[in-house]
Amino acid sequence: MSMNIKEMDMNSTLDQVLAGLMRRYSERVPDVQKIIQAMIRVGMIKTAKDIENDHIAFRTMGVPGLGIRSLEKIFLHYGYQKRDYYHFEAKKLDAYWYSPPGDTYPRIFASELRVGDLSEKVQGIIHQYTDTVKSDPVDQLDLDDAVQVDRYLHTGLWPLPTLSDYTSLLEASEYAAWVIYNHYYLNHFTISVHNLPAGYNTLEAFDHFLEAEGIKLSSAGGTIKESKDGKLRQSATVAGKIMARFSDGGQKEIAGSYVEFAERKVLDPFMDLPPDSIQRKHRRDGFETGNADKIFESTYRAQTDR
Ligand code: OOG
Ligand code: NI
Repeated sequence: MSMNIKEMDMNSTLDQVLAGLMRRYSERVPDVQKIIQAMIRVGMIKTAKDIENDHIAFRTMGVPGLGIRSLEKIFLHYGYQKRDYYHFEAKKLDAYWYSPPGDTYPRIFASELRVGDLSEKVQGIIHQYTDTVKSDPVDQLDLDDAVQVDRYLHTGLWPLPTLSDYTSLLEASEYAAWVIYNHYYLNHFTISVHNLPAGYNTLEAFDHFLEAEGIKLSSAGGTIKESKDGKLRQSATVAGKIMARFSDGGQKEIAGSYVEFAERKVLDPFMDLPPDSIQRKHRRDGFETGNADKIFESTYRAQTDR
């Protein structure tokens, strides 16, 4: 594929933004390095760069000036395309996925809390924080400046919460509590298993390897979550805990981020292609509401306190 200068600059900005996200994430989530080192030790990969990142995920607060509409501007600018919409009734969430500007980039899954669907009291708690944002902060950024974007994605969007507000949110919506503290820190990255060497290239085999390495997988919806067509299969670790410091001096271990694993099967029309000619476009793309609904629970106390 040939690229003009503008596109090359754009991709290097995206590369830097993604590298910044992955760096903070792997510092915060000990399972990331543990899994990568184990994959290297058994010879699945030579370096971390050999891992195909299926997708990354962000969580957002659905209030004016923030939420998906704000966050997506960054990635649309780098050539991502907005794709399907997903709705999670009980969790009061909406989500979209975005296809990347090339096969070497991860897809993006961005979700948003439907704040207006929560009780007046809970909305009040959230607005105490988010109302400090008067207009979409992304509009103030120079999106071609990777340093600015990197800083934005890792700076609190609103003041640090009190422990009691955090606890109230946790009772109303585990997702709300996660976002009020973790902001745009990557929620997860996702290891593609289907292109790994034989013996590891199915989700059963990979999960078996993880469990033998002492990695704890989320049991929400079963260890392997499978789409109706059987072609998108996903597992996730239980989110690691981080020591959170609250504005009133309180400290508490709360859910941080997790790691996901995905197996995308070849679509029926391409079943007969020789294995070495299979590309991303030949495999099941996108996401699945039933799978996602359970993957969200990787940060819920029912999993993290299990
Ligand atoms: C996202 C959960 C959904 C997927 O791949 O379907 C998901 C989240 O926990 O924020 O990652
Ligand atoms: Ni995911």
